[in-house]
Amino acid sequence: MADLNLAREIAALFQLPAPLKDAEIYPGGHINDSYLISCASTEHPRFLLQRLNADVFPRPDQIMENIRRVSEHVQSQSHTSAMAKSESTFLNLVVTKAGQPYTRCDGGDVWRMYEFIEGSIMQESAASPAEARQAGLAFGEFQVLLADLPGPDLHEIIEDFHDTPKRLENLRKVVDADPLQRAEYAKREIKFALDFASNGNLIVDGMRDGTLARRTVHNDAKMSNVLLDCNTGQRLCVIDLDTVMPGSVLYDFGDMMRTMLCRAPEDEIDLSKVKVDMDMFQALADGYLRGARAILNQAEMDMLVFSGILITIETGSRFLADHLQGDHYFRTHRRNQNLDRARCQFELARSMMAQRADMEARLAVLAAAPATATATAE
Ligand code: GN1
Ligand code: MG
Repeated sequence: MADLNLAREIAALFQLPAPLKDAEIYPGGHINDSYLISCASTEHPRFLLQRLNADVFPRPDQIMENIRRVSEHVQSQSHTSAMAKSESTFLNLVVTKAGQPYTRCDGGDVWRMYEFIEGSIMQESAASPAEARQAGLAFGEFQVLLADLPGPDLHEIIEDFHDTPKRLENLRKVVDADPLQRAEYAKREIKFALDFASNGNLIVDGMRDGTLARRTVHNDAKMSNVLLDCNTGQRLCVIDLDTVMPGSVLYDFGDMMRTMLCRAPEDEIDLSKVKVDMDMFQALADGYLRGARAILNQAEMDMLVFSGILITIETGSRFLADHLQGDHYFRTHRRNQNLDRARCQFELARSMMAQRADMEARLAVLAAAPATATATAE
């Protein structure tokens, strides 16, 4: 309740078009806090107010500068790109009454505000192949739009964010220290993650030796970071640009596989529900290739399916390390939730490994089909 009062107070510092009516908690996300703010305007009745987690994001100035550069670049291509043409390619930022992109509350927490898109829906995992196809298309187009972002590089918001070997090394250290004596109950999960270490370097090595391109990518390309039109099901907008920075397209495709191939939630306890749905894969790969095929090189194409396994195990390892350390990074709502998230990721990765040859065969067929001329095919 106190938080809602605070959210109302902070919302009043922004340039709302009409008097503020209400604030409610907006669910989703493991790091920042979000609130839905309503006001008395008929044209723009609702806004998204976010408090950035200062431990995870200590440099909001760099985040907002990255977002500004990315948005301006996409807008500048609106004459050539269907996605960039849409007014809502990204959420519109609402500035403070002082004209600033965010406000710092008493020298502490950082808050920012976006216009909410009426009629949009956000899904934690894809509910149908059509949704997976739309999300794949949205992130594919996103990567293409940013492929020619002029230098300098965007700020690296979180160092080594998708450096899988470092993530696994961190897990190993946490297991060794085992500060809460939780490792005993997660032996199977720890073994599964650490056994992957021999393959964990494949993407970072490819990036280092130049076979995999270093590009501007989203870095958190999960289903819930694409808004869909609730009437047509079409993609509206890619959201959560906090970790847009240099990386590999594989980080994004891997995260899409992680969150779109299975309808079960990220923390599903009934692991029999956690498996790859091949129709979802087919649709995701089809949508993604329609969006991004034009920029992908052969080494990237060859590693697309593997990237799903890698990112799913990397994310599971992060949940597991956080569980062993006492859940300080990913917000939890119940006991052992991070352990359940890790178990679910590892089960999904096992299923991806079992289906890998089938997924690769389907991808080869899709890749051989003539590339569509534009990304407007749906
Ligand atoms: C975090 O907070 P959210 O839900 O946008 C995390 C991602 C993970 C994701 C797992 C900055 O994203 O890396 O993949 O949880 N973001 C950060 O759902 O660590
Ligand atoms: Mg995020």
